[in-house]
Amino acid sequence: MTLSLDILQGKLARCFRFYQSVDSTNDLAKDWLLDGAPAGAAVIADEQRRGRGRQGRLWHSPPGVALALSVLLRPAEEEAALVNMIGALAVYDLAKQAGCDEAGIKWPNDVQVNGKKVSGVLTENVWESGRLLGVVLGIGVNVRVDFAGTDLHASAISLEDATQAPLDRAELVRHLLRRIDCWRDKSAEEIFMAWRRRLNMLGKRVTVNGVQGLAQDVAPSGALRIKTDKAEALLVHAGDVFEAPNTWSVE
Ligand code: BT5
Repeated sequence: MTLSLDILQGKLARCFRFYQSVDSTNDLAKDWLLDGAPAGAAVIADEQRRGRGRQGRLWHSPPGVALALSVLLRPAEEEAALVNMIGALAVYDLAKQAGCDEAGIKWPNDVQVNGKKVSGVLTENVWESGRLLGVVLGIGVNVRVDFAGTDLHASAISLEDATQAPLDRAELVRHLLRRIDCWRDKSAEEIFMAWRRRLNMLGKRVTVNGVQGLAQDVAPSGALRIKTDKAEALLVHAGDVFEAPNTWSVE
């Protein structure tokens, strides 16, 4: 089913803006935040022409087959790091609700189904005169994106590949926003512990930012604790983590 303003208005009891095609919902959400949008407001698009990932990477969100949305939140500065976790937890719940049996969160912000990336979360803080005005929680979810013949074929998946059943995108948006609201009501500790439990790399040997070691744990800030092969303790705040072969190097 197509996404439209009418359909979403019938489903969402919240302040939102819908666009057929945008460059990036995060950009529009930032502008709206600066214009005084209320916490919980959402920017939803059917298609993004220049969807963004971290570090200027591209996020593929073609028309008619994905979810692309940004939610505006106004957390206290010390709770801003939780927004990333809330986004990943809400998508994890969505995947489970849709019928995906195997789902996990790949540190820090990917939701994986059957070991492949079904969703990415990009949070961006908006500052004004040195104070945190708000956080834009941008979420992309593959619903029925066809990755055949693309570079992403080996690493990406759509919800419908896993469920083998058609999904209604408007209903998915409604459920995702409800899950975000639900997690926003929880304490920082509940959010952190739930996020930590769903991480799929803890206890494994990984490579992160060119360093190999054991992914031991995460800190409440969201940083990943690594015990390197040289037995050094490392706290990684941002990066891409990959499972490494389970052989320990001998120095
Ligand atoms: C992310 O970045 O995963 C964050 C993606 C956030 C997208 C949402 S959509 C709504 C909002 N508006 C935006 O403009 N952005 C947010 P990162 O971890 O850097 O991953 C990016 C990498 O994922 C790319 O370099 C590709 O390798 C891969 N990728 C791109 N599109 C993908 C897709 N649709 N499914 C799976 N992998 C994808």
